[in-house]
Amino acid sequence: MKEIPFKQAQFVAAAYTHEHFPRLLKDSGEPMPEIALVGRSNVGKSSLINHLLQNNSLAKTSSVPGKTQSINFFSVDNQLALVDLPGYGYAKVPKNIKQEWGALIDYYLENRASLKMILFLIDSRRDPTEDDLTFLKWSSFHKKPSLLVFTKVDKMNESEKRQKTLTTLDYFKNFFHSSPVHFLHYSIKDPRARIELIKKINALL
Ligand SMILES: Nc1nc2c(ncn2[C@@H]2O[C@H](COP(=O)(O)OP(=O)(O)O)[C@@H](O)[C@H]2O)c(=O)[nH]1
Ligand SMILES: [Mg+2]
Repeated sequence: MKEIPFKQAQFVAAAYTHEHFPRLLKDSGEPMPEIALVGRSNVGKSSLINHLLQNNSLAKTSSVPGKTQSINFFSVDNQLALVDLPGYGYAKVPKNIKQEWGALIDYYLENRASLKMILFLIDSRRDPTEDDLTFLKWSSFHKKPSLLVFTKVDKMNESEKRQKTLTTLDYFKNFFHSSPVHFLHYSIKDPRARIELIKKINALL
């Protein structure tokens, strides 16, 4: 596949039910491969999309967790789609709404044929949660290529970052036995992180 430069991005659709999932085609007429961002609320999914696509008003970010309720689709260079999934693990959302989100995310992950890769985001300062583990087990079972992204690394110094990364990777090791773990550190304050992520995505797709 041709290198994707991540130059031109646009918002395509917000889906609240699976009937609203868009059918996205490249200029060639083939389906666009999709990369989904998965992770708990507030981990930095929308911020990463905006930073990667260099447009701060593309995905809505929030300091109030649990706000994104739809699955949002963005097209990149007419070659690829990025998919912002609602964050899991937000305690203050009523149970019935949480179940609905969960069902929509599950439906997307289980049925979307064009889903080629998952960016699995973890807050670099925090311990993984039950929900993180549940998701890792799912992705390992379905053998979806995943890239583990440690977010907000600007909030730690180098040695804290190294230490915390090792502990978390160690903890996850059991769930990645089938394929090697690809991971990277990300900060929306560091342009080099963006370049590195673009390289990784192009290499893994
Ligand atoms: N310092 C710092 N803050 C970040 C970074 N990424 C996200 N944030 C902040 O974390 C909060 C939640 O981000 P958001 O993208 O809405 O998370 P989402 O719920 O996973 O989509 C916002 O206040 C962001 O500004 C980062 O790399 N560094
Ligand atoms: Mg969001």
